Amino acid sequence: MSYETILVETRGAVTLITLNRPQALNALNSKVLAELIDAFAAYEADHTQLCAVLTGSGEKAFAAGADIKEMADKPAVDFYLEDHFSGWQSDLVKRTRKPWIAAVNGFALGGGCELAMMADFIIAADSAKFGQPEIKLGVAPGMGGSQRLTRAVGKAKAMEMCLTGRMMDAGEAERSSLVARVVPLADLLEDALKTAETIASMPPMAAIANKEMVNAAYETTLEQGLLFERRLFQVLAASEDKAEGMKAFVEKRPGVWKGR
Ligand code: CO8
Repeated sequence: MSYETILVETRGAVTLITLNRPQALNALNSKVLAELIDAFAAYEADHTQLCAVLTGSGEKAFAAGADIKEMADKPAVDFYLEDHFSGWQSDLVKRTRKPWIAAVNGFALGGGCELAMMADFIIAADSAKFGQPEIKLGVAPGMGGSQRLTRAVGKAKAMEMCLTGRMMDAGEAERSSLVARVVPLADLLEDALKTAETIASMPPMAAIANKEMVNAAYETTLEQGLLFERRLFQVLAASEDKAEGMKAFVEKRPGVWKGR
């Protein structure tokens, strides 16, 4: 399937999705959302694909936010009636059970920062800049920034960033646990794809379960989370890949996975 605003390619078991509106710093308009939803659904449905990477085209931006030009004249009631921005959460986050990484190659502002934070983790270029500058436009984050940024970096930094609109550079983002790792811009894509390949080489069902467990830590009490973890561990213990993984270890050879 070909798209207007994104590029999608597969490299072995890894899907690479690139936001491709460099002239608008990859701003997220409705077309981008519709195409991303479609691309992520295709990734989720394709059993040959086991990890995805999302990045931005050009060296300047991952995404500079929701498309301000598209939103500028939009009637307020339409934001409510269309439940504007809900697709990001319902389709990209909830319906994508398989892992995906955001490779942030420059500005990740507003909706761009929020989109990156929807990934399972972020690898950032040393040139990356993160921010929630919506207050300068008379609004506020609308795709999860006030919630995910606060959970990632804590109240003080999240509040300061939302109230002043200031950007966080890559070094501060790493120190603040917003990103998993910072690499030189020239190495970003290769590093993210290599990391994705490593994940794609793992038993696929275990990858989904590991993702679900870590995400549960954001939604539950410790007691409920520990129970959820134990139950999923017990489900994995019944899988063919568990039998194969442990046998392969004993026989000192790589495992061959069935994904069940
Ligand atoms: N939307 C649309 N176009 C954009 C956006 C954007 N978010 N960001 C940049 N562009 C466009 C510019 O208009 C410009 O286009 P043109 O050449 O046609 O004038 C082109 O991209 C290049 O941008 P600049 O010339 O501005 O590049 P600079 O290097 O000078 O500046 C910045 C780079 C600092 C990133 C600057 O572009 C900027 O500040 N962008 C906007 C960042 C921002 O405010 N993002 C938040 C948007 S709002 C949001 O994401 C969530 C809204 C939730 C609303 C909820 C409502 C209910």
